[in-house]
Amino acid sequence: MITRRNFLGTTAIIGAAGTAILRAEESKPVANAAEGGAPASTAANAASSGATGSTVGTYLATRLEQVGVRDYFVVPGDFNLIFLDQILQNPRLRMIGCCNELNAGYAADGYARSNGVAAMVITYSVGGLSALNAVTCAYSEDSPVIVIVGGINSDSEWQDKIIHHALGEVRYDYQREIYAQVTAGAFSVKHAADAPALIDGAIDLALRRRKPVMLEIATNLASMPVPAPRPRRFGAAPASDAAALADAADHAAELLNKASRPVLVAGSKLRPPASREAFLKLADAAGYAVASIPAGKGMFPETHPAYAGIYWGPVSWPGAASVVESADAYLFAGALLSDYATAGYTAAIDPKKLLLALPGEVRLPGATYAGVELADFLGALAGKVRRNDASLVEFARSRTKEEPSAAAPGDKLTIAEVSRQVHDALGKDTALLVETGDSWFHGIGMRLPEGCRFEIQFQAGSIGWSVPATLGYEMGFTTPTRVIAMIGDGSFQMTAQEVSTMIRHNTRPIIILVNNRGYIIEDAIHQGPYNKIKNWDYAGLMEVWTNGEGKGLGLHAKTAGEMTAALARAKSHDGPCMIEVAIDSQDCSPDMREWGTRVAAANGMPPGREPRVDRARNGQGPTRPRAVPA
Ligand SMILES: Cc1ncc(C[n+]2csc(CCOP(=O)(O)OP(=O)(O)O)c2C)c(N)n1
Ligand SMILES: [Mg+2]
Repeated sequence: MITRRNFLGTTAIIGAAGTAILRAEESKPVANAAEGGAPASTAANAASSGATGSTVGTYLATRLEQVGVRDYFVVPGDFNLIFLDQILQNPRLRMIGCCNELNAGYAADGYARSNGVAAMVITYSVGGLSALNAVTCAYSEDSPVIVIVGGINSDSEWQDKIIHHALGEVRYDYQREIYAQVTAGAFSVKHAADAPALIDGAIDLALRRRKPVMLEIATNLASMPVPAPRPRRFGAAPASDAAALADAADHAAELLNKASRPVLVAGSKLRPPASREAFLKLADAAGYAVASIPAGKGMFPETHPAYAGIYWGPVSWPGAASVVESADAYLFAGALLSDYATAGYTAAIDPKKLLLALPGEVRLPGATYAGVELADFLGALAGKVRRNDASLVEFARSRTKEEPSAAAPGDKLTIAEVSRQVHDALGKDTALLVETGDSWFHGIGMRLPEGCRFEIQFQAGSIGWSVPATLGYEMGFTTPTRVIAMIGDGSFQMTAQEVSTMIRHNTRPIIILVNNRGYIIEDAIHQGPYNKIKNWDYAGLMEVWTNGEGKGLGLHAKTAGEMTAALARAKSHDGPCMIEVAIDSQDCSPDMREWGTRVAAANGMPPGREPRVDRARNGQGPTRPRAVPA
């Protein structure tokens, strides 16, 4: 098996067995790595795609394998046990038991970020509804998670049965209806004959839209026979309308070419490899300064000569705000200009200068082009822009980001020193994952070295995400990657127990547990007694969870020297490691305080007032229903 990984995060797996299948079936590859971002099929499952039949469960297992799933996250329950027995028959899929369904959902989100797609298996209602927030967050974050929920017996409803786990009434579709609101699609398999089409349709939808889907499979159908899966492609990128694409690219090029100091800004929706490649090509062709908003961090190499840093209004990297805000045209590519991203709408983004390219549409001053895909648009624009490095020249004259100096080994640890040392630990085969809280601000502030990946749940901002996401994220890589996760104590308390799964499967993250004894980010927004939490011996938990089985290691650091020693030990440790750093309860990033004040002001605006500028709505008019691709 040959594996390859590059900056774009594309993982192509070329399996000898896969090639053999393709010859035997005289068909095209089943998966579509380049377009969907999911790895190509490993082996296309020789046994079950041949002449022998499948069951509903083995059919779904084969499809998961074919789109690149290698591990799936599970909490068992009586409605999914038969399905689990079926999926366990596939030796190329590994079951990862999680401590609860919320965690399984966050783990799957993390896995989808490194692998391109993820799957989880949970039980009806009590499991499904426990996972709901993680799945909703995966939707906000464009993470294709296939949520498989064991459903009640297919006869129970028409037989008017009262079933456990549910409402105590003969009403069972509510779980699917709720999921339909927060996924690209929610489907119930109630007849075995419908299963192949529903399974294929759901998986294809998840990959095409890069969003979660939900498949509820009646428990008594999981072992029913169905025809074996046939070769097919999944997740083909939607095609742009040729005329709209040409118009949008011409119009955007005209605006950018007549500007004297245009800039580019990267957003999170550049994640699909084709979009990132096209953005890089555009940046190279245009020669403009390139910034990114926090959610887009990691979508453009921070070692690129045109990189101007993170832009988020008043808390931008030095020089980034002035180069963006003084530009006479800016193209924000794949960017959501939320309250958080604009520091409470205080970022001075002028809708008259704003070119906004999103998946499926391009919004220019005075014109919107629908049916235009992001990668196509950026690629077409790269061929039309005139090279103009005026903004980059301007940026070079401005203040640049200074790297902080080291503390003395005996100095009491500060969060700035923790951050400096974490930054030093980053390299080509590492990834940095940061939790909502002050950790965001430290991660966002670090310049990423070549090849270092970065993850943040910026749009959803649901605390507790990072612990299970770290587990899934590491598992999703096909080449060894050391994940360093910066997590606040309050966030950690939400989903802490998933560290035990890291110990169970011997993953090797380094968790920097920031113990500042409370919710300091909330304190920056609004002070009150609710921002204090019970103190735990976080590092001590590593031994408790290891409990004689596994290699969990917990370390404490109170001084700069102890932090250096702990990091060195963590790097050479072959197992999960947590470094609990003791920080003063008021010690935080000044950017966070500034940002918190501005977001609080926006949140607290009295009713009935217009948002300060119409950029509150991404520079557009009132919210309107979005067309959902078929
Ligand atoms: C699920 C969820 N509940 C509540 C919040 C509100 N919230 C945002 S940040 C935060 C505190 C985070 O505290 P901690 O992890 O200790 O980080 P710190 O701010 O101290 O750096 C809270 C409660 C949230 N974002 N998500
Ligand atoms: Mg805290």
